[in-house]
This record gives sequence, structure tokens and C-alpha cells, in this order.
Amino acid sequence: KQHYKMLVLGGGTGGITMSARMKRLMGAENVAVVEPSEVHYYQPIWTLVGAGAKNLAPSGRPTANIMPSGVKWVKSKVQEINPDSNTVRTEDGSEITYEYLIVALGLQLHFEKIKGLPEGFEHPNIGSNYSVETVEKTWKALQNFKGGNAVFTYPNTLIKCGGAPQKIMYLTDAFLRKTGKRANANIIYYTSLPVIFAVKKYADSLWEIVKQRDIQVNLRHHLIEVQADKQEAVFQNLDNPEETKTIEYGMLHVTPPMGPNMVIKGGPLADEVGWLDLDKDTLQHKSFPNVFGIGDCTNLPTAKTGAAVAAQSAVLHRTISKVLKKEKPDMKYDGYTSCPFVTSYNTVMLAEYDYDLQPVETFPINQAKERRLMYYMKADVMPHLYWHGLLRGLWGGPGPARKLLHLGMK
Ligand code: FAD
Ligand code: UQ1
Repeated sequence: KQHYKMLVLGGGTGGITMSARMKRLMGAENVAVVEPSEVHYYQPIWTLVGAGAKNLAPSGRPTANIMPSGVKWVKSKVQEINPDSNTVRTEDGSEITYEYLIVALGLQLHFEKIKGLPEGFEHPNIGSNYSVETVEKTWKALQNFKGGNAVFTYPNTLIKCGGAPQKIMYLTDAFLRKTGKRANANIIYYTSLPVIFAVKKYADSLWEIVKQRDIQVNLRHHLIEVQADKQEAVFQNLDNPEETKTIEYGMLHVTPPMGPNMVIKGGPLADEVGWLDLDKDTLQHKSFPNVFGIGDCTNLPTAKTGAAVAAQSAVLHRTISKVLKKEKPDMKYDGYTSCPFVTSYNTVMLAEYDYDLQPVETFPINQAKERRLMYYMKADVMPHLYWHGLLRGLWGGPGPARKLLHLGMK
């Protein structure tokens, strides 16, 4: 029977980051990671892959290469977690017991909740930056686009990287301008939300940007059906559910509905909705003190991003080191999250904020402005920071850099 002092579920951003940190804390031989996938993807670059600014291949690396050396990789899928007996059962039927557990299972995409998907992706002129199978279809659709409606959606659920549904829209606008096709295009955004973005400072800038670029924004509408053979998309008005609208598209970018991982949902570790039920300050589970969590699978009330995982990893590392010493956790996560809004092929507006939706900006310049420096950060610096800093447990978010850059003023 397999037993580990520290068992990590999921080998995505949060799982690999924490396994590197736990190796440092207790030695590689005490740590195991359960992850079925042979390839680990750097998802944030898919925004640029969908717009033809980066290739897909370098966004993936073999899981075997990014697993911290000496840490046990259990190449299987978690089927059931039983925290009363400290046992995890995997798909191949084996049982693994643990002393401490870190849950980092991410969230699930639900294309199937939209009528006509995922089969609709077999047809041209429809894509989605949210999955490895569909991201290159976005770039094909963009290159194929001759005119008419270019339509972008944001679903009626929580999602990861809340800015990504808009980033591809701004890149589309820039691409069509560059190729002389913008005059024949209507760019239309449908979002379930009542706002363009949750943080007022950045929302004000985004409203300016959509006005200036002649982009139509429809709030409180979501995609319910795609008839891909006819290139038609059906939207529902969330404030008046009887009202639906059918739109013909020349190009459609779908952000799928998302939800909690099914392995957590309905089990003893979930909250009433299905997310991992954590203390929002310490990242320790509310009912099982030897269970912890990080990232998109959790109910931490902040936006789900890799940047949030980075900040959470530093706090969780500290929390676990205290729990191991039978001391009280003493570091609090402030909800830090970040969203680099790509607004063209050479500009980004870098939104950074906390649990209270207050901006927490790393750089001592107004980050509500579109900047070239921030595009360079997103496209060329962040991937290195991810593979060599975050995944090795060496990057705990920009907090220390922020304090330095503000010379102790903030
Ligand atoms: P993931 O990295 O998704 O990892 C979850 C892991 O769990 C996966 O490896 C999966 O295989 C595994 N798993 C699932 N089920 C099981 C099971 N039953 N058993 C075992 N393993 C399982 N973030 C930013 O900070 N900035 C950005 O600019 C940005 N842009 C993005 C753009 C796009 C298009 C997308 C899709 C995401 C973007 N993100 C961005 C979000 C970021 O990628 C995620 O928030 C981050 O990867 C979350 O990490 P995680 O470990 O919680 O989940
Ligand atoms: C970040 O730390 C991070 O994780 C590595 C991201 O994911 C790709 C980000 O997009 C951002 C913006 C950050 C925050 C980092 C800085 C330097 C502001």
C-alpha cells in the first residue's frame, strides 16, 4: 500500500508549485503528485496562440520534465477522496494514504452545456482559447474572417482568467485593422455580467477602449446554442429569460461555462456549490485541518488566475510549515490576483487587485493605462517566470517586488 507524508492532487500550476515547495520543506521522498496528463500546459499564453502571436507547441512541456526530481509522480486520475480515513482512490483502483493533503485539481470546462457544442467545433470559423484542442481554431477563424459579425462570449458561471474572453476580442480588432478588414466587421461582446470588469478603476479604462475601438458590448446576455453549420449563435437575456436573439457570425470565440472539479463536488471537502471549502486567510480546509488547497478548485473569493496561485503558494507554504510544527498559521492571503488585459499586439493593461476589489499595483505607474512594457512582460517575461520561477517554488507573487518598487510607501 502506498503512503506519503504529503500527497498533492493535480499536477497543474498549483500542484507542481506546491510539490516543489513541499520537497524543500520535507524532502522529495515524502512527496507524491497524482496527475494523469503526460503534458503540462502554460495556459496563459493561449490568448496569444489564438491570435497567431505565439505557437502552441512551446506552451506544453512533458509532465516528467517539470515534476520536481525525486518527487513521486502517480500517473493516474483521482476518483475519490476520503478525508475521514486519509485515503485517496485512483482510477486504476489503487489506494494511497496520506498524512497531509494538498488539493490542486483545477476547474472543469463545460462546452457541453451549450447546445451544439462541442461538435460545433468541427465546423470552421469557431474557436476557443480555453482548451488545447480548440485554441488553434481561433487563429484559423481570425485568418478566414471576411466580414460580418465577430462575436465574443462570457458565460454565466465563474471562470478562470476573467479577462481572457475580452483579450482575444481586442486582438481580433487589432488584427482586422492591420489587415484592412476592420471596416466590414462588427465586433460584438456578449457577457453574462452586469459590468465589463469587477474593478472600477480598470472597468473605466475598458469602457474607454471599447468606445474608441467601436466594439459593441451587451451586458447580461449569454450563449445558449451554436448552429455551427449555419454559423448562427443564440443568446439569452438573463434579465428576461424568454428573450433570445439569434446572431449570424463570421467568427465566434466561445468562453465555455465552467464549474468545480467533479471529484470534489458533492464530496466531504466541498462547500455547498462544489468548490474546495477553505479558510480564505490560511488556505487550510475548514473541516479537515490536515487538508489544504490552492488555485482554481477552491472557493477562495477572488478571481481564478495563475497569478493568484503564485501569491497563494507563498501563504500556503508558510501555513503548512506552521502546522507541521504544531503552531498557529500566521500569514494571511489578501486575495491578490492579476489579469494582464492584452489590448493589441503590443499593449497590455495590467490589472492587479485583492479580495476587496481594490487595485494592488506592482509598478509605481498608473496601471489602468495600456502599455508596451506590460505586453513584453506578458508575452516574453511571464513564461520564463512560470517555468523557472513559479513551478520551482521560487516565485510567490510580486508582493516583495511591489514593496521595493514603492520604496516602502505602500
Ligand atoms: P490547473 O493548472 O488547470 O491544473 C489542474 C490540474 O489538475 C491539471 O493538470 C489536471 O490534469 C489535473 N486534474 C484534473 N482532474 C484530475 C483528477 N481527477 N485527478 C488528477 N488530476 C486531475 N492566469 C494568469 O495569471 N494570467 C493570465 O494571463 C492567464 N490567462 C489565461 C488564459 C487562458 C486562455 C486560460 C485557459 C487560463 C489563463 N490563466 C491566466 C489562468 C491560469 O492558467 C489558471 O488559473 C491556473 O493554471 C490555475 O492553476 P490550478 O493548478 O488551479 O489548475
Ligand atoms: C504572475 O505572477 C503570474 O504567475 C506567474 C501570472 O501568470 C502568468 C501573471 O499573469 C501575472 C501578471 C503575475 C504577476 C506578476 C507580476 C510581475 C506583476
